[in-house]
Amino acid sequence: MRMSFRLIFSLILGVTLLSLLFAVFQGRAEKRSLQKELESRAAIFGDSLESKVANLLEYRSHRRLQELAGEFGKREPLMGIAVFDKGGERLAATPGLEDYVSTELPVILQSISSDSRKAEFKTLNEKFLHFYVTPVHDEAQEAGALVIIHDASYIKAQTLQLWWRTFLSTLAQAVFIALVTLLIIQLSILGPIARTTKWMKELRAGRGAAGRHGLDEKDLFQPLAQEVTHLARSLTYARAAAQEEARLRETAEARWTPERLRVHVRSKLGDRPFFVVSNREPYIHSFKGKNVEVTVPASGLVTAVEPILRTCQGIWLAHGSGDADRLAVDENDCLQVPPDDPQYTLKRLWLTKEEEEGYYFGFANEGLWPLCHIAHTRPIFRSKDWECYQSVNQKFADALLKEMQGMEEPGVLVQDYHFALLPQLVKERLPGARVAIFWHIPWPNPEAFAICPWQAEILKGLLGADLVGFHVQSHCNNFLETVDRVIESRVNWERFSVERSGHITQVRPFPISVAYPEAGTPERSGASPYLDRATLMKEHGVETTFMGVGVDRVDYTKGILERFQGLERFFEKYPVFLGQFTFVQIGEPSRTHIKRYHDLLGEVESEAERINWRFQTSKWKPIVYLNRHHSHQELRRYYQAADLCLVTSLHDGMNLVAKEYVAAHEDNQGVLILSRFTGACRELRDALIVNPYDVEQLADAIHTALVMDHAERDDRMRRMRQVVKDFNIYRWAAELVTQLCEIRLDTHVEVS
Ligand code: ADQ
Repeated sequence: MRMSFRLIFSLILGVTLLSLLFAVFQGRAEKRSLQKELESRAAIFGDSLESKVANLLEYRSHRRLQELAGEFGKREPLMGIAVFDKGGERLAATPGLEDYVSTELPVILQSISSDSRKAEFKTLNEKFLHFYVTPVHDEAQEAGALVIIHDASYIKAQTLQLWWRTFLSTLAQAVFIALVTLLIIQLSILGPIARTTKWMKELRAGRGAAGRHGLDEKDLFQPLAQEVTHLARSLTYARAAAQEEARLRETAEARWTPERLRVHVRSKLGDRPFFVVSNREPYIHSFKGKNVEVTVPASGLVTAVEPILRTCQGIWLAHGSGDADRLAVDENDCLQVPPDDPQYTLKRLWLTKEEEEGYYFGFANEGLWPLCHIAHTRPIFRSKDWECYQSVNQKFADALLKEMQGMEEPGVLVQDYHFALLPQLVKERLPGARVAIFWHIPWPNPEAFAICPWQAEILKGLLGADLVGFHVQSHCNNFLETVDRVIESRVNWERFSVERSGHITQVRPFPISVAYPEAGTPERSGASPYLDRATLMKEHGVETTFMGVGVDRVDYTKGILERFQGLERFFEKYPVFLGQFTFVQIGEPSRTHIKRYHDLLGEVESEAERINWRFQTSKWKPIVYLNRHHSHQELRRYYQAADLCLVTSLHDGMNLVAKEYVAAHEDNQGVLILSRFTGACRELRDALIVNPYDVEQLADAIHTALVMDHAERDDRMRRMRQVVKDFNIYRWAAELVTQLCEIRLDTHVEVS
């Protein structure tokens, strides 16, 4: 409050001083203009009288002169006139003026002696007067002088009045400005500060929510609001992490948390630098209208890998794919991330359209993706795509090696099938690097893999790594069998490793998972899923009792069409559920540049429409199809509200949707229907396991899920939640890093 009074006082003082200064100038200008006006009036008047006075002087008619002077009394502001002869003797004067005009006035004598017009303002007998003296000439060119006297006190009065007016208006303005300022300060500064202070107190006491700081984020406080939000989030997060750690210690639970991962990674890596390479970047800058927006792609990878990189301030190399990505990087194409709390470096690599076409869409997604997924879509292998794939792998390897220059034993974690050749390219030039590659998709049997024309090159590339990770043991086995058949090497089936040219590659399963509980969300939301379901379905104009959900990228491996067939059969077989059960399919369009994916989008849409057309009523329909990306918060609402979740992949490395659904079901009341061809089905044994090609089985599983009694649902979900809880994403990252760090690089030949 003292500060605002100081501010107001300074403001009033400043405004008043400025206005007074302005008033001084204005007063002076006004005075000068009134004086000038009076001077010219006197001059005109003098000119008009001059000849008349000259005549009377010439004829020495003093009486007539006195009569003339008498005529000009009391014509305000004119006080009168006086006439002097050339000797300076007063000949006539308007009555009453005698006291003011005498030759003692220097101006009169100066005018007569210099024979020129003179004027002056003078205060006489407390009167402010103006004297105008003009010489009067007769025939002989010397006669006397005419003096015109004006009362100039009105100039002073008017100037004073102007001063007063200015002073009063200044005062009024200053008071008004002060009041408005006070109001603005109160509303825009003191109010928000008071609210924020209250919120901070609550936050300190552990009661406030991170975003409710009371500052307007579009206004004056925008930068502060952002910082305060980050600070509050960090505080809330740190407090939750500390509480969770304490709770885990108390219950002697060995659950993995981001904090535990951080400590673990620090102890394993020590001062060793760490690098991650992936095709997809963790932060994408893109234009939204004229603004640039940062998004985190929906994937568990960022959640898992970030704590590692944060711990060792590592570098993440990825393809810069956002249309505003170039605006955010420095001259080395790097930026510090996360944007709101920078802790590690993201280095972006740029690919040409042709490179992206050949390496990403071509070889990786039209070749390797269908090759590794047994989903009856034929892989396409083009030499041009293969060349692109090789050159892009080389490009990433060069960039990585440049960053690792001079380092002795850096750790490198390569992600996925986009970079099969990278491990070898790196190890050839920097044998001291510890390189792991994690293959997120399945590895098929050797017969299936054999159709790839460059299978040997791909295997050699992968075997450059010290560690190759898959989701499940059967993918490891398939990989080792493929290696055994295709290239000259020694496969050790006891240790699950391959020795080739004196280098050993370990092959291990690391089942990926989700964060549990989800990062930034309270473990229990407390909201009733049934209420939320009604609201959710109302948003889509549907009234229903039961609800199911499916969440996928629209990909032919996910079995979306098979799922729809199962749903159709379910309604045929169990018509009592018509009008009672609705299935929400959330399908994010993916890789739509590829014809197969583009066509699939249309097929999924028309199949949903066909089934809806067959069964729907005015207030109900069997399928709600939402073909866009949803945030994790949005997905969570659907997961929590759904009685069942359908995961019907024809082949899937792991499938994170199954685990996300389980992690979201805090009430233990959802049922997971899970394809037997997913990696997840090895862990989530309490799901209803189905063959997605078996339409009858699918329909029956939906029915079983909907009629399952409360206790059984509870039992199954509880056990699945325990699995996801114990084997969460942090554990995945910890095990990968541990394994990589424990490999002995100097052991070139294994002792069997
Ligand atoms: P994906 O084939 O992409 O991953 P999945 O494991 O199901 O498949 O992960 C998909 C992720 O995207 C999930 O986190 C899901 O929430 C999200 N997602 C899907 N549809 C979405 C939508 N419409 N809106 C928003 N988010 C959506 C590959 C392999 C998998 C393996 C993972 C991780 O194919 O087998 O499990 O990598 O290793």
